[in-house]
Order: sequence, then C-alpha cells, then structure tokens
Amino acid sequence: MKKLMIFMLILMLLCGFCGTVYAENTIDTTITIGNVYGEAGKVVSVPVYVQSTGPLMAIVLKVRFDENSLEYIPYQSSSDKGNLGFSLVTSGITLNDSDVIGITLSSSSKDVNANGVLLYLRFNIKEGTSNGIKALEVTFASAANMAGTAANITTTAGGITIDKRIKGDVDGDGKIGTFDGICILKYLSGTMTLEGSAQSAADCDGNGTVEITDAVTLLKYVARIINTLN
Ligand SMILES: [Ca+2]
Ligand SMILES: [Ca+2]
Repeated sequence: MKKLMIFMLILMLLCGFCGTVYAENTIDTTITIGNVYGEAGKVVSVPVYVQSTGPLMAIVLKVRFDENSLEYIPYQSSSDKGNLGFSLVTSGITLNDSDVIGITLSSSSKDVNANGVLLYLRFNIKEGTSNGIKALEVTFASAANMAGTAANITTTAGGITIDKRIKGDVDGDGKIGTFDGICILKYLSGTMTLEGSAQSAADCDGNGTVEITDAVTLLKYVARIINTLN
C-alpha cells in the first residue's frame, strides 16, 4: 500500500512537471528564407528553413515578393512540402496585398523534427525580367508550441538572384573573351567558385558538367577556330 502511494505520488509529480514544460518553456524559433539562383522564363523553388528549440504546433508566415518580376505558384504538397512533418492549412496571395503570400502550417505531433525545411515557395520568373536580386521579405511571422504559447521568433529575408548569362560569358561582363576561359581554369583548379548561371555559361559544350574541354572549346571560339558554343 505504501509502495502504491509512493508510485502514485511520483506519477502525479511527473504529470505535473510534464504539463508545465510546454506551457512555461518559451521556444526560440528562427525562420530563414533561402537564397537561390534563377533565370527569366524559368521556375525557381525557394526553401523556407526553420530552426526551433522545441516542437511547434502551428506557424503563420507572410512573405512579400516582387510581383512585377515573380508570379507565385500555389503550394502543392507533392513538390513544395518540407521535411518537418507540417501540414498545410492555408496558402495563397493575401486579400489586401497582391504581393504578399500568406501561409499557415500545423503539426499535431510533438515528435516532428524542429530543424529543417518548412516548405518551398515556387515562383515563375516572368519573361523579360532583368538581372538582379529579387528580395523575399518576411512581413509577419508567428509560431506556437504544443501548449499554444507563442514562440520567440527571429526571421531572415532571402531572395532570388536573377542572373542570365550568354553561353561562354562566365564572368558575366556581357562579352566572351580569354578571361572567361581563365575563369573556367580557375574553377577547375579550385581557386574560384562558379554558381548558378555562371556555371551553365561555363559549360561551353553543353554536356552538363564543367571540364577542361569547356575551357578549350571557349578558347577555340575566342580564336575563331569554331563559330558557335552549345
Ligand atoms: Ca565575359
Ligand atoms: Ca562541359
């Protein structure tokens, strides 16, 4: 009987402790919009990352985009779902702001991973959009833990770097010259990074990878031994 009473007492203490963990411990949550490269006329998928000190029940997010150059593609669970186990509640352009996306996601499990990709935002980059960075700003963010207590939220903006270059113009100065070939050689020797359209511009034979043959092809083009780049 005494053992049972002690067991019951421990159980009550544990229940009381567990019940207050979620209510009293405020969670710190960071939401970060990713940075990606894109080209006019193409679709880009931008990750939205979450880091949290504990499980979250719901997240509400508003993201402003440049509607002159970007067209938001409505959320599809097949392609835009992140890896945190959240379900979409609502997603779409907000009623009052045609350049703001409103998103609500929820989770019913305290076992969901608190760190990873919340979701992807997909945009069609409109034809004729000039090169430059199109910012994606968080205009509102709110999150609640499993007890419904609001989390401390920090947000970081991201963006889409639109950077279309002609084939062979690796350095993006608008011309094809010997220095573009040098850029490829520097990249191959590990002394220079090439990202996004710089890398596709460097793939002069169009086989999908940047190799020494691309530098040779480029230098042949500059020397007018060949007339076109793929
Ligand atoms: Ca160039
Ligand atoms: Ca190549």
